Amino acid sequence: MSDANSGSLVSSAYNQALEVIASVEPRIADATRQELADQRASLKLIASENYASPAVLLTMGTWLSDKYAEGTIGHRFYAGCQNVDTVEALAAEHARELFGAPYAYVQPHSGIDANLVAYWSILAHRVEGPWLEKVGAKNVNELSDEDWEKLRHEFGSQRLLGMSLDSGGHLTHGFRPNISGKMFHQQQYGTDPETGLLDYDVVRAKAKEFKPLVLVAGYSAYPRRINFAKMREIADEVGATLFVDMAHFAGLVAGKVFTGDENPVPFAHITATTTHKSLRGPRGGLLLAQEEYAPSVDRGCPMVLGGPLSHVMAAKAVALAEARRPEFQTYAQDVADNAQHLAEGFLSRGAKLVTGGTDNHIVLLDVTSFGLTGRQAESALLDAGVVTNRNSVPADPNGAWYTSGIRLGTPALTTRGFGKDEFDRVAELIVHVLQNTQPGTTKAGTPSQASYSLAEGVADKVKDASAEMLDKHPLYPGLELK
Ligand code: DSN
Repeated sequence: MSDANSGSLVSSAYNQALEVIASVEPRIADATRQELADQRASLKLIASENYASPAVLLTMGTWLSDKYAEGTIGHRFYAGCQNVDTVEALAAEHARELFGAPYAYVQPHSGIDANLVAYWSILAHRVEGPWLEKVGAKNVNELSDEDWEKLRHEFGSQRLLGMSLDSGGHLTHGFRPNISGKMFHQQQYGTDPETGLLDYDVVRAKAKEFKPLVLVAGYSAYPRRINFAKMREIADEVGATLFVDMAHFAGLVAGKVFTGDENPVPFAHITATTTHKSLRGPRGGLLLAQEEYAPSVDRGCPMVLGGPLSHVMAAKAVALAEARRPEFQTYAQDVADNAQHLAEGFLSRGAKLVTGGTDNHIVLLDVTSFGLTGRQAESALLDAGVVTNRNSVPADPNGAWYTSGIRLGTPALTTRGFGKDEFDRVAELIVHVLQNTQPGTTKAGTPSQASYSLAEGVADKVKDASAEMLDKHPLYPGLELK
């Protein structure tokens, strides 16, 4: 980070801002201060979290927030959007340049919003457009009631094939309880029950049988890379649109760790991502698309989304500018290398990992060998200052709530400067906690999936050991709050 992005300048910016906030609602200023203290004092291993730079964070706290700007650059439903146009155009330009994409849309407020815009765009481009042409209408307002009902039926009968949640896919990839599982006829592909790996022949066979309009590739808990050239081949064979959700690994694409067939952007018709995970920007989403999908994606707001968050688009521009710097490539490589070190740290201590390892930023630890559910492991680790999240493993016997896994990611601690030795120590500490955690029982005396007991003294010992590493790698060096 540059000098202006750390140290005394940042301290005075935040101290003054917190003073202003405290003059209205001191409890919010206190909670904000406490959050920094908590983040500084814990091992943040949630795979979808990171630490954005002060420049990114500060960009979000401005009056750009006060402007409505529904529509697109130069084509807004409100007057006075000239500065928002500048902001959005810059963010989109950085996104196009960073990812080598013909088109970028930076308005989505989150990853789920971005995915919904993608689905709507695919339906608009592949179903609505041809339908309107067939009946000779310019837009849906010109349709008779009868044709309108037929079009609604066409929309509702489309098919989507995505990765199942317990294999590492996301809720929005066709999980039945999610809107994506209801707006489409859905089917899911899983991973190999033995290896936990994606089997492209199985995906191909399912796609040939099901003939989806949308083939979804991407994950939020799969610890391996995907060959997107193969996924595109499959999509082309069945006439599907390939949609890639790279929310988790966008930083590894931006940082040129995932290149060639592992870079989804040239292969997908539409690629979506969040901006706050491995990409290390503000909370939000963005879409990249091939030219043919650009006009429908561009109508994301107001057809799917509420008005863009102009202050967040500004922060996206700042974060994407940071990601275009050479040091981001070093960071991204470190994220992937550190995941290897973390995985090796577990394997060398006899722990079981889904797929036997990792080649991205995620390590998925199967905690059943410790006799625990994911929920029990997550809680015990939190007691010891290790922040993780429980996650399903393939064919999870404990379901999606209690789960059998703990998902760990390296982006955040890599931002703090953790390296090989620290990640090995992190694995050691986690194994120590889990080996000293016993599953509990319910009030009725039956085995509980939630309660647990952590042996006395373990939490403090682990916190002390973590503090040594955390102190060596301070979060926001030089930032001192009053
Ligand atoms: N919340 C994101 C994650 O943790 O992966 C998915 O929505």
